Amino acid sequence: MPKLTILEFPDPRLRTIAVPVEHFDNGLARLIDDMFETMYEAPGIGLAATQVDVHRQLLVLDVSEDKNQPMVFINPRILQRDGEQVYQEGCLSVPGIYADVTRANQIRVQALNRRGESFELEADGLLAICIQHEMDHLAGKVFVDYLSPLKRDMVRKKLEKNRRGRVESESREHSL
Ligand code: GNR
Ligand code: NI
Repeated sequence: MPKLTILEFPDPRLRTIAVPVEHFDNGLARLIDDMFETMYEAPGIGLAATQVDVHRQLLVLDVSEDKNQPMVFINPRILQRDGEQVYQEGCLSVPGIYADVTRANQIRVQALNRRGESFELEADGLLAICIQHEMDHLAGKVFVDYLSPLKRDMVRKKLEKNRRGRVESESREHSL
């Protein structure tokens, strides 16, 4: 079982705007570890605290092939954006749905690490996509917000239908 429960669209809690992290204590360290465990187990390449119902500016990601390059971004800010790229995105909070999203091709980011130290990073490709996708979560935004209202409504209906199916099969299991 994953450590933390991931909220699913259209859960209104995904719309919460995260507040900055102020305390770099043991509680924060434990949350970061639990988020990595949940992300790797899902499996996913990134996870924002918003998705596990913690409304702090914190995200973790690992876009490496071998899943051995964990990265933590606390109170992240985008300093510079350049160009455009289109990528077919998915989201652990929108399971089974994939759609093209246009984002900046290259970004320069400033953030704090898990010890509260500031760093800057230039990112492009999938890393840049993932950082932007996770920072959207911290601002209460989900990738389906970039789709037309019609498509977004189709996504909402499909997920609600899947969820009904899941609840029905769970209640069958319990009555066996
Ligand atoms: O696991 C994930 N894969 C992914 C693929 C394309 C673009 C963005 C992502 S992020 C996603 C994990 C997630 O939902 N993070 O918020
Ligand atoms: Ni996501």
